[in-house]
Amino acid sequence: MLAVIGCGGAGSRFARYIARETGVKSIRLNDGGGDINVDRKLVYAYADVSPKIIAQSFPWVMKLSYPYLFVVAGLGGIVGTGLTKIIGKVRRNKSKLIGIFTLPFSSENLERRRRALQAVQEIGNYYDIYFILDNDGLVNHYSHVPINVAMGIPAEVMKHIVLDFQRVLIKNFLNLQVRGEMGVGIGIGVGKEKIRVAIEDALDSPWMGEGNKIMIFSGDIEIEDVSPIAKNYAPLFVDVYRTSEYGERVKVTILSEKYEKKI
Ligand SMILES: Nc1nc2c(ncn2[C@@H]2O[C@H](COP(=O)(O)OP(=O)(O)OP(=O)(O)O)[C@@H](O)[C@H]2O)c(=O)[nH]1
Ligand SMILES: [Mg+2]
Repeated sequence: MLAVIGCGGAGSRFARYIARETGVKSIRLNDGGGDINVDRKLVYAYADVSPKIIAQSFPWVMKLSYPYLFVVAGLGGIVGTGLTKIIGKVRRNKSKLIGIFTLPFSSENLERRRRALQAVQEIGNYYDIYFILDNDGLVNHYSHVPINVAMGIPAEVMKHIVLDFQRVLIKNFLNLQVRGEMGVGIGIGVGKEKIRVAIEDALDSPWMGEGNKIMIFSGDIEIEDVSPIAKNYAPLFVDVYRTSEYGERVKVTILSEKYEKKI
């Protein structure tokens, strides 16, 4: 039903981690060391041509038959950024496309950040929904965490998005009618007010958005525990996945429309 495609060096590492943690099938595309090895020069040359020509040059893109495709990459390089466009152009309307991408740190070469931001403009036309996890958010928001540890946070967020999608959202996705860029936050709560604590923790994410919220709780709880508290946040959708894997704690994944709708 669903697969995770990792594009480029960072994307392939993200995909490997997600697959290991969730059991979802991953396909890693990289210039060396991937499940499918791509030619970097070819990716560069073909990222900006028509879908028809792409389809001829990258036959494996056509062979993917999953109805839902998660595409993950660290935008800013050649291989990952080019492949997200290539997959987007060719698979648009063939699979539901869900992108989860990081943006380069501003402290990296600025050309990389410019290339990534430009790609985001284009990606918005092809992907049904997509999340942008700006690496600058790691510096600004997780300054108390060593940077080598903080670098791993986007992969962790990606894992939770895929996990909750697989467990809960896939059944409801078409009804939700969400589109375009979305924000995301993961929260953990403990104690008497654990549901509220988890929600506030998730809302504090550097990648959260202002618009309507989708809340997926996981833990040893029932929807009746969650509903009275969640309703204060006027969510679009709330569900609970019952599991003992978090012990006394509760986890929530909040997806948000990125911007508040102006009426
Ligand atoms: N948060 C986070 N970002 C990463 C990590 N590794 C790489 N990135 C980001 O991803 C961007 C793209 O890096 P790569 O995936 O190596 O680039 P590529 O797509 O393989 O492209 P080329 O090698 O240039 O052809 C980098 O500029 C970083 O901003 C990581 O472990 N964590
Ligand atoms: Mg690379």
